[in-house]
Amino acid sequence: MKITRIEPFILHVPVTGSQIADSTHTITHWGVVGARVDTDDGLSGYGFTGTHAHLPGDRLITACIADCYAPLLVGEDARDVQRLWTKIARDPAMQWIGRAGITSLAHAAIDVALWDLNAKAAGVPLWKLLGGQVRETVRAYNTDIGWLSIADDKLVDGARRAVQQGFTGIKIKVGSTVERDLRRLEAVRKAVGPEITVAVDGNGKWDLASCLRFCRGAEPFDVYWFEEPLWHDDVKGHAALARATRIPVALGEQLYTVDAFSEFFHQGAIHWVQPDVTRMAGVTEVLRVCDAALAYRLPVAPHAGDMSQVHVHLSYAHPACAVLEYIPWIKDCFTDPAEVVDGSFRLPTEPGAGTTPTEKAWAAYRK
Ligand code: 0YR
Ligand code: MG
Repeated sequence: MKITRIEPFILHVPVTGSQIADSTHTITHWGVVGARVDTDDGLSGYGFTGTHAHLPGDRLITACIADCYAPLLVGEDARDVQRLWTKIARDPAMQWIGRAGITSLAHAAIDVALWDLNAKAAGVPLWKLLGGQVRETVRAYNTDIGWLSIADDKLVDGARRAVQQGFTGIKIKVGSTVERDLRRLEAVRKAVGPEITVAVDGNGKWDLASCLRFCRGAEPFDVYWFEEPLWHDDVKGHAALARATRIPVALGEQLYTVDAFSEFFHQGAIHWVQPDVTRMAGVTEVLRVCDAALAYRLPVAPHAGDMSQVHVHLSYAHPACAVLEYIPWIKDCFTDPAEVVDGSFRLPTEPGAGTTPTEKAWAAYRK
């Protein structure tokens, strides 16, 4: 299965409503920036990363794929996923400018495309290639009802609606003011009752003092986890918060390497582990994080299911995975979409990683 060609692509897909906001970003579109990897046996694999649909930034990623990574890969055997991961990550020129940021996002697209190819070549969905189904269902929690841009009364309506649709978990964004976010949390908890898991996500906005105040006020409302409370790289801050509150700490969607996770594990700074194949260098690096999490007996809740598609496969196949985020913006762009039925992600059935775009999405959203 020799790689013959690597073709980068950019899709800009609208978010729910006309725009959404968390504590740090206001966006109108999600960027699906990726690569199609063709082989001499006629198969193509697709992989992508996620962006805020900023075209100049997206073009840096596609340039990295086309100009830096494609020449390293054309002519190679696509079955050698681990060897090719190392070839890209440890290429002397690329290692010098890389390890995080644009080079990691571009590497993610390539690595996912190779896993997609290998699953297609084996004629199985990726979860089968990863070792098979280890759980009956993957519980979904809904983040799309919880944006900071949603007014208080609409937030409560949306939370109730998600529960009526069968979701057993929701997540609301925080990171505006402690007072406003506590008021919203209390209203949501009252509306959904005690059985629904309610997590909060700060997207790294607050300092430790604000997080401590928020946690003191939030503890009575049975918060499932506090996600990205502090700046993404602040290990000691998260360790201090984890010691000071009874609310579990979650993070990982902004970390790039297994080494970064390892430090959070070692310092007791994390309870829920949230790697993302579209930010780390693909399935290959995320599997290392999941295995390390298992060794620390920490549960994994990969970042959004549909925003990678791959996380659904991972969550069915890895013993450390526990629950998976639902944000439905881009799922309908793929031939085997990450659907939620009765509060759980449907088991994918098509061969591959679920990353093959539909012709319709290609025509509507290609930049
Ligand atoms: C907006 N999920 C997240 C959105 C979401 C972000 O940047 O992508 O809020 O990915 O934090 O947990
Ligand atoms: Mg998050």
